[in-house]
Amino acid sequence: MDFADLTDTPRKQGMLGGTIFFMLVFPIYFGIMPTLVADEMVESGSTGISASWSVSFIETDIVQSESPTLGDGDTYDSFFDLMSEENIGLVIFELSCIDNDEPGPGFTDSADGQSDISQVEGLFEDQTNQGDCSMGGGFEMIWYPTNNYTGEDYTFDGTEDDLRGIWNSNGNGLGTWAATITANIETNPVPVFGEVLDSDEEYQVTWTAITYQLEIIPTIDDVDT
Ligand SMILES: [Ca+2]
Ligand SMILES: [Ca+2]
Repeated sequence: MDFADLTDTPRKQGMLGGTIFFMLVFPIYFGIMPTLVADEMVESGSTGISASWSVSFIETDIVQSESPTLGDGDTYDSFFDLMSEENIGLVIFELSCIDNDEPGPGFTDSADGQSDISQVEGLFEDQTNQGDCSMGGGFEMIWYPTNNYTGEDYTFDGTEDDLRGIWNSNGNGLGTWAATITANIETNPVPVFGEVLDSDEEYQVTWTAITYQLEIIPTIDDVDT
């Protein structure tokens, strides 16, 4: 096949012209594209380009508190309806109490806690915990709708898609969180002056959801010069 065979009809001439056109244009196209994309990334934050990013979190807390007073063996069910447009970093159940009904040490009240995550979106495990009502007592139960969330600023190297994939709770944690506490009241079995000194305790129950918006800024200080 010589050149004449390739060009002996208008159709073949057209095909050859198209082939030559792409042979010329593609190297130019791919030669220019990286430059165009790099410019666009700096201007608008493109999604597929690997870069270095300054990552921070703008947090908003959603808090619910209750203060039930319970006698020995009483239980209290607490419900926390969590709805948010934001990503959810953490959900914390905290119980605190300070038993000062008897003078001096001993006979300190306490509480047991048991969660119920059956009405929450996502794969979470129920937890139990317990704590006494001494100074600094009480207990917490913590869940992570966003894996490993701490809220700490850091620097990320990679694509924006990867970065946004890491910091996304994907609807996990929405729904109704629930926990039941059971009061354990301790007091001196020998009445003092005919009185039982302690028959109940006021428990402080607090739910906190830490929600966040991701704030990312491309940094260009490592661009080759
Ligand atoms: Ca007590
Ligand atoms: Ca008490």
